[in-house]
Amino acid sequence: DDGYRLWLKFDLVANIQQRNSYAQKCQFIYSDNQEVIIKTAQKELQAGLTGLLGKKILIFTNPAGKKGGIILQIIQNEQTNQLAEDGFIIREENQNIVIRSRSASGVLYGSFALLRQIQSGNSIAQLNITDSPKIKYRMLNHWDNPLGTIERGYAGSSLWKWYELPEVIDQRYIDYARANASIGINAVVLNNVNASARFLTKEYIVKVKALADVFRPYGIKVFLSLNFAAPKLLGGAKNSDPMAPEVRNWWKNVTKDIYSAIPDFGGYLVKANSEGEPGPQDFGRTHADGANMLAEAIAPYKGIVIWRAFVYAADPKGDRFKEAYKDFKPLDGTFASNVLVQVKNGPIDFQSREPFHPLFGAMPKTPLAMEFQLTQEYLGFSTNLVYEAPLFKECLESDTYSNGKGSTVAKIVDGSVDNHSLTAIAGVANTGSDRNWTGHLMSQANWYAFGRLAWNHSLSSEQIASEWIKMSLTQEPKAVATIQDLMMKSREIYVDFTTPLGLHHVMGQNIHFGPEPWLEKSARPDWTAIYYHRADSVGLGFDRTAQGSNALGLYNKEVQALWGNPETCPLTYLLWFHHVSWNKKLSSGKTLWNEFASRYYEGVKSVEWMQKQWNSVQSSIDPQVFADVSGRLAAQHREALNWRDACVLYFQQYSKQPIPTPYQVPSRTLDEMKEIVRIYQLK
Ligand code: BDP
Repeated sequence: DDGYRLWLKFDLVANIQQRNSYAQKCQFIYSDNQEVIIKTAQKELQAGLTGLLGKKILIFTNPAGKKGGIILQIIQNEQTNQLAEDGFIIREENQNIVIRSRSASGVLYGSFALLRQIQSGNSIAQLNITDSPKIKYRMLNHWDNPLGTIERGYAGSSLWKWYELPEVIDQRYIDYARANASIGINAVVLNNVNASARFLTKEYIVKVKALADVFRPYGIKVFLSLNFAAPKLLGGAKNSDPMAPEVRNWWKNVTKDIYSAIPDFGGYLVKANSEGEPGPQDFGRTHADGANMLAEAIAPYKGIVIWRAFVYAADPKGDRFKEAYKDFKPLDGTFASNVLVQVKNGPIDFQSREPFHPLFGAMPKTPLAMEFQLTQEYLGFSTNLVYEAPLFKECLESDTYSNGKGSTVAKIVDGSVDNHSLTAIAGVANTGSDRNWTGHLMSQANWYAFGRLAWNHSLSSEQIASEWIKMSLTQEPKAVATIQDLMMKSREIYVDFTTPLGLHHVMGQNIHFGPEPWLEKSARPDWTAIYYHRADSVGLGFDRTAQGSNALGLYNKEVQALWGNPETCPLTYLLWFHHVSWNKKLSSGKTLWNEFASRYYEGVKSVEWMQKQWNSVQSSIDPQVFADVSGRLAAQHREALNWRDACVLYFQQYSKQPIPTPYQVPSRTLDEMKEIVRIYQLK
């Protein structure tokens, strides 16, 4: 198994009795509707069931009173009106399984849900499932560049072969769409947020159209990231001032070109005035001025604008944590109704653990989209096994208290706290041209989990892991439990051997891989490590209380109470908010130094535990998959040792205390570690 088929394997159900009982209920597929998405649903059901049941399942055009089949039905009635647009009902009626929705895409999602039941070996007797997505736009953001590279991509090059498009349609485009549809993803931004203007040219619009045509039958809309300076770069305008009539017209014309090729085009994603990208502030305008100009151009076509809040002006005396809030909070209520502001889960940048972004709950008049990162930029690329669902859930379940207790980030994002119907959740994709799509086979679970959570954020990480394992790896109960346990612990293990206790941003400066806590100088102070860890002879951590940067003051008082007191602040967030003295006794009973150093050692030991657990399931796993994951776990172990040795030796210079017992002093010196990391980062 080379991993290409993802969780859509549809191998024969091994248990004959079970297979027969499925087969009895899935004898045929019927729908009286011939919409293209319904045809997709029929095709997927047919292919999936044929594989699972080992016999061809026919599609009937007239079931004439037949029983024991699957009926796909689009209908507007009292029952389906209770569903969200893409929601569905699956139930047994008159000895048939009916998949019912008021939209074709709902029927498609229902069909995949039925397949999932069978793929995971669940019973389909007396089915009665009602399911609706909580979020309208469930999207992947590809950071793919026109020349085929991927910003922070670790699974090969881009899936999109721009030079072959539109003439050549790679089978991968179709399989990619199938995978997304199977987990409810319905929107795709094709290109990097550090955007090339070329995607707005006539030459590229036909290429984008070709992909949109492939994705449409799977209910997926295409979006583009924009380069805000495009009017100047492509249109010969004097500048790209969003208030200039010629610039506004230019955007209207381009938008018209796009929609005449792609009538259901989704909209624009914009990174502006961030990390050197152009934007409205270049002309003394605000983010809202820029977003609203695009919103006006796209509104006639019902498109949307997603404007990113990932901005952080360099303020030598400030705290990067506060920058986006400073820019965006005052703009609440000034964005057009078809604009969403997209906020990363945390205030810095996709670290292995961050407190939730303080903008969540702070902009009640603006729909906020969540941006998670699936690609493991700060999570060990594709050599580290990190199951991200617990990270996503931790953020989604955080309480902002913006409208009293229970105003969780999830409920801000799904619009229920502030009554927004325009809602979105985005994941920066982890896919690439590697045969298994994601480099580390286990990272497929992150793509899967993202889709499932974007659909329903109240699903548990455990359940999602178990679904994925059963469809992707094995159904042997003991192996499922072992792998699920390993996945559930993997993120915390990664945190322990890299950035325990709320330490953050101490990774290699350009590649964001491996440790570089000694990094003192960079193009900007907030790109160094010392800016964040603030180690000195007294202690460690960034004081963000009122005595420090007071970033904590951006949160509601209940959240401040949770994190503001170093005595009671959960250890997971401690160094995010406090400068703690090395000798301080923590709630664990150990001093900061002892706890901190122990985490690195225990983290490495836990990687060894992961290797042992993985070895124990060998007989239940395909040999090729087993070997590949084993190899990557061994690499992870090597890297964990690098993190441990580099960090304990570096911070020991400040704590001036011995490595706690029973742990061994590293066999390598700090200088040796620096050299290893330097070589890692050489061009
Ligand atoms: C950071 C990445 C950078 C991205 C940026 C962004 O290091 O490559 O361009 O985020 O999200 O995580 O815009």
